Amino acid sequence: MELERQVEELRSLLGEAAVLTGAEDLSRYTRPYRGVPGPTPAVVRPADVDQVRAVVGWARRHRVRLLPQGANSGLAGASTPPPAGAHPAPVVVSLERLDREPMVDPVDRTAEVAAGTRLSRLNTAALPHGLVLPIDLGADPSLGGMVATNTGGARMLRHGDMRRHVLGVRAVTADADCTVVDERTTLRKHNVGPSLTQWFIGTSGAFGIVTDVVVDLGRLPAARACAWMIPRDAVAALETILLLERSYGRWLEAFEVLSAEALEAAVREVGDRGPFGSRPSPWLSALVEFSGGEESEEVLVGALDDLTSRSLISDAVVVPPVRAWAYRHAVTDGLQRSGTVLGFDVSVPRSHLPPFRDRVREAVASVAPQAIVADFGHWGDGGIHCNVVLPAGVTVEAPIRVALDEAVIGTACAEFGGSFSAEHGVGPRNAGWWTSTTGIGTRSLVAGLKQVFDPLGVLGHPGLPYRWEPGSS
Ligand code: LAC
Ligand code: ZN
Repeated sequence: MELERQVEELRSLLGEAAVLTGAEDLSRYTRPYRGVPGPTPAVVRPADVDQVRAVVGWARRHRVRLLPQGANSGLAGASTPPPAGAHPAPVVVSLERLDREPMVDPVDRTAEVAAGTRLSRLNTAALPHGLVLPIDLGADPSLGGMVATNTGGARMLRHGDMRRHVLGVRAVTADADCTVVDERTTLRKHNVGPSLTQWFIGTSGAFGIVTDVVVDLGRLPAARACAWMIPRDAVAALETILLLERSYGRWLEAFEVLSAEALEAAVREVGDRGPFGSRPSPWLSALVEFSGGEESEEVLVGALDDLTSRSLISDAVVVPPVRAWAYRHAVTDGLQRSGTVLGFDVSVPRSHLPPFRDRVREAVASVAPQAIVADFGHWGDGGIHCNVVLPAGVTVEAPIRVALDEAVIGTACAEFGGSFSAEHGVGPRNAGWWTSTTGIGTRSLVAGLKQVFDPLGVLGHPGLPYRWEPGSS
């Protein structure tokens, strides 16, 4: 009854159309990419910054937790409600109506974008100016989600992550005034002390709800050229990156490595014979992209000859960029269709990738001998998705799940100086690793800041780790 009255109040604040309660199908707001949907009493869809503020004020009055959500394409689990019973069900705040034509400034090479606007819409608006936000991934996320997760993607080697591109955001915090922090700027030189914008990047909405973002755009290259190649072994794959950086650095745009298991799943998903045609799937393959002037392909072919003559690769095939990337971007969906997948997003210093890969395979085999490690990822920057695939329909019991997390994330962090989250951000999926790998002093300062931005604890997924819980140490 109480809840019904509260939802009515939301409706009167925002209008009927802004509040969905389940007479409609809410699954697109509650279903994570992997796992089961969690319950929500309502999905609220504010249409501007004042409405976001009104929602935050409402949540404070009623002590209701808000779960900000962009395009719901994240993989750390922070944008969908937790399973029933784990926590009180949060209200989903979908930012999808904060969507308008991006304001592209071709002279400043920037764009101001609403949080709910998709990356594809931004890039369509930037295209006529020869500009692009060069963060490339299989999904089509919203800009607010990209800020909240600090998206990395497959071109990070060259262009950096979202943090590198954000010039400033506007965000609503949950302090007593529901402050609108407005740091939108197109300035690149803006060295004026503390930047609150940084508190909203990669923090999954726990410190505020991002409503707008100004990004630095990159210039679209005149041409791109891609090749799939077969490195002699994992060490040769690493040496290939070094040679390409040393001798072809200004051309190198991306370098991705796939295990046979990952490539096979991608090829099945695309539905053709794959980049290497009828030849058997190599146990390790790499996708390289060069970009720059019209001569990109010629330079790439020269680089492939160079790599072949040094015996770093045993085969290479130049593939048109759209087709070349289609395989790479199909890996996650392809694996998802091939069994029960536990996804991982870890990184290690790239120098450690070859032994790390071997160690993970050993460690996973000792926990679940029937599991396949289908690793793939961004070797140029040390990011690797060591996804574990079990037969379809298998239920992974909690202790096995913990042991597999230990086998992949624990190995990355404890043995190889790596990270529990490379580019997908922090969510309930990996929050415990934040706590166990972050020093108590830092955690205490973060908890203090959480108290400043959100003293009542109404913002963000309840599984996020930033609040100081009684008894934590
Ligand atoms: C990728 C996503 C899973 O690299 O980050 O395909
Ligand atoms: Zn990735």
